[in-house]
Amino acid sequence: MITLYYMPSPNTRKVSIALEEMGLAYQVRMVNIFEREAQSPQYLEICPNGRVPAMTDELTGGELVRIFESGAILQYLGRQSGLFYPRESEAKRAWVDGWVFWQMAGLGPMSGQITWFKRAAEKPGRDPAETSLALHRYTKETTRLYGVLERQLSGRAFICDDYSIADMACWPWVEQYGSRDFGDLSQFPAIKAWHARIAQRPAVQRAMKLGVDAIVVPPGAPR
Ligand SMILES: N[C@@H](CCC(=O)N[C@@H](CS)C(=O)NCC(=O)O)C(=O)O
Repeated sequence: MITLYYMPSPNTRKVSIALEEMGLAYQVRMVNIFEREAQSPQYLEICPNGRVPAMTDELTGGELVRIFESGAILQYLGRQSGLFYPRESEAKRAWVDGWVFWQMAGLGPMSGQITWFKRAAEKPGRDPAETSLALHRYTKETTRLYGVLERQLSGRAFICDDYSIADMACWPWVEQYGSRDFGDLSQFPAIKAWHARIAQRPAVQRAMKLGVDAIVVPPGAPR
């Protein structure tokens, strides 16, 4: 049985989308990061990094698989299900891996930093000089990364040959932060079309509803 440790956020939604797309049975444990539940000793046994998502999978025979880091979870689910993670060709799988790591190391962290520094800049009494260099840096880098994704998606429906865990890794970030950082995405038409295409998938729509009312987000909390 798979247990997903979750609260709604771009990183966790990668996993709920994958679970829904793959049709795997799972149960959800809500982890309220605003109440420091991700820092409890029990949770740190599963996710030493103290962040969501994490996942456990109790295998037949009793072995407990613990997985943290959303990209590693996507790869695990892809391996287990044999879906959305090509196994017939090492070349295809390596290409998907590249995009998953690109999201994990680039798109997610860079666009997350824009939001953090924008909120910091809005705090009363903050001197804009304290945040402007960081905002400049992360906005420039995120814009570059969106350019990379735009180039890749031009003339194709999905990031790799077929819909894959690479799309599942990137889509929730564009969904949550794309419009905050780039308005209606009209400067990135291929990303905009890809975003709309994936938004229509029933599994994605189910995943996006998961847990939306479960946790009260404190005002001004960066997510
Ligand atoms: N690299 C990690 C990042 C996980 C992460 O930062 N999760 C956020 C939610 S999207 C979180 O747990 N934030 C809680 C906090 O900052 O205390 C992954 O992809 O799993």
